Amino acid sequence: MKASELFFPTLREDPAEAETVSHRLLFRAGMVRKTAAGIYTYLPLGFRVIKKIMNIVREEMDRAGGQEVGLPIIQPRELWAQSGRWEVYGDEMFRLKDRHQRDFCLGPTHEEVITDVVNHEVHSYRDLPLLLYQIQNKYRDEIRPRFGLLRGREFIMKDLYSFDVDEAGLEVSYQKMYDAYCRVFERLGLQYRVVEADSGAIGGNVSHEFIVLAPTGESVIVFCDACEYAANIEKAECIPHMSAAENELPLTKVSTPGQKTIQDISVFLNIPDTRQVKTMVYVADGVPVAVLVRGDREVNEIKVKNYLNANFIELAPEELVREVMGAGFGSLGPVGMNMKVYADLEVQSMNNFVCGANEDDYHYINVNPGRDFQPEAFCDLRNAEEGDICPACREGKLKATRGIETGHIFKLGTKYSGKMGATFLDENGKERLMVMGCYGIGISRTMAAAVEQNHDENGIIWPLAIAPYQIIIVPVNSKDGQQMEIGMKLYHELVKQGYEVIIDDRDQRAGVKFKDADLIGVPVRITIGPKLLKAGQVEIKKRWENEVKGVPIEHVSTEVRSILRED
Ligand code: 9G3
Repeated sequence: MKASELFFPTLREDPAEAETVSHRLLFRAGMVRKTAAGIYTYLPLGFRVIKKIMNIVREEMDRAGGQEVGLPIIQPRELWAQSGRWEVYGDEMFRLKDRHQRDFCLGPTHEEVITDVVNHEVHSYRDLPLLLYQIQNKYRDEIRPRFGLLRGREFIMKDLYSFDVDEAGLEVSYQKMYDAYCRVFERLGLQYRVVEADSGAIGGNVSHEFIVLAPTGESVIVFCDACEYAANIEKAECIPHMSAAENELPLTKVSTPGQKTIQDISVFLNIPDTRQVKTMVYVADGVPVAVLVRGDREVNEIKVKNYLNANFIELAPEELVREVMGAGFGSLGPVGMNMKVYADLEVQSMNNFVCGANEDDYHYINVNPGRDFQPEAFCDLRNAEEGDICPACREGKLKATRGIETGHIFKLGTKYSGKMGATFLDENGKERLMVMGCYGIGISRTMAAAVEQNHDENGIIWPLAIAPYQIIIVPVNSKDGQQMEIGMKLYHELVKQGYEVIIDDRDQRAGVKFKDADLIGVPVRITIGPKLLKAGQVEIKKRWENEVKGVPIEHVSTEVRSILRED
């Protein structure tokens, strides 16, 4: 490809709204453009990367026994009524009507559609297992689309669905996908971790996320420094720190004018945050509940939602809390609480702790569970933290880091087959529900994640397997006949050897050409300049290294082969 013919409008300025490096660099590199909030256009260089990611995913799904299908984006309400999910997803679902006022949605996922197809076409245990997948746009009207391709409203996903005769069969399909996903992220050349994850509303309680490690990632994961345990913090189990037992002291109300935060009270009453109890009020499916954790801990909303088996949970607004409790944030506590109280396991062993008195400017000291209040339950409701004991090996310590969720696999069981009546006749002619799994990879998100993980101050450093082109030839002066002749000779030679090559024949200053080459992140740059040419050499530079190397023209192919060999 000649750069003069390639449509890649690079920018020298960052797009104003870009908050993440991938957002900035994919725009500046002329790879992506915004069409509307959360809706993007892939320009030629960007779409080459997307197609390379798709192909690697496709090959590994096929290798694992997947069969590719093409499912409709527009889905009829009836199917979502069957699964009972039409009402569950509010504004996040793009809804539309056809000319006959019939209800449809733009597919945010395809469990309903694929289960309906299989339900009507598969009748016998002989037709199972089945692994069906597609690579298709998905639509989710995110409340705050941001970070470019990392959280869009229209995005590309590979979604695979497995259908088995029983749980044992699902185990096999799930492991096949787990291994295929590892091969995908290995081949993409990305640093990633597989973590236990929360299944959310999708159903089933076993799922794993594939997290591309990046300090800018929205996901927080913890992993053990001694064993293989790793989990998304939403899911990570906590071993409670049991406080030493003490004799119970008399419950006492103390005046704490204007003292609201755990920190305030630490100073005002000279008591550590570990001897205080924090009370957070949530609204779960419309019902206010109070959650207690040790003062230095964070409540894990996902654990509260799962424990209450709620569809939706959010922090209660202060005015609601005032209405119910007559006191505001920072003055709340379990003693005399007018709503159900759920306490983290650590609170159970705490004695004589401090908490709000449910009256502004007052707190209780010497509060003891059992004597002064009785929660509905003590359970694991806090966020795991760096330094916690590993819940798996109970020896190692947990470390925490951030990343981007690019893959998520789920054991669904019979949630959808049950709701949609997807059954088959087993070898005894008995009708049984199909046992399902579903497996997603965010293709467009993975492109952005690759940039988050691989870039420098000059631009993108694409992993070899997904670089839009592998080699860029830069004649310093496109008007110099000898430089262009050598350039075109090398260009045709390398293309004939199967490499994807750009030759920058634009009438631009060398500086502009170098900046663009670094920005778009092509792995190998071959520069043809007057000085080295005198010695019959050209200059080769790897995008991920600063040093350059003079190479005799006749050795360029060998040199390039040794650099791009994907061992
Ligand atoms: C919806 C809307 C948003 C959604 C869903 C449904 C997420 C929904 C979970 C999944 C689970 C897996 C197959 C591929 C991998 C992920 N957001 N999920 O079901 F109606 Cl508006 O999509 N599905």
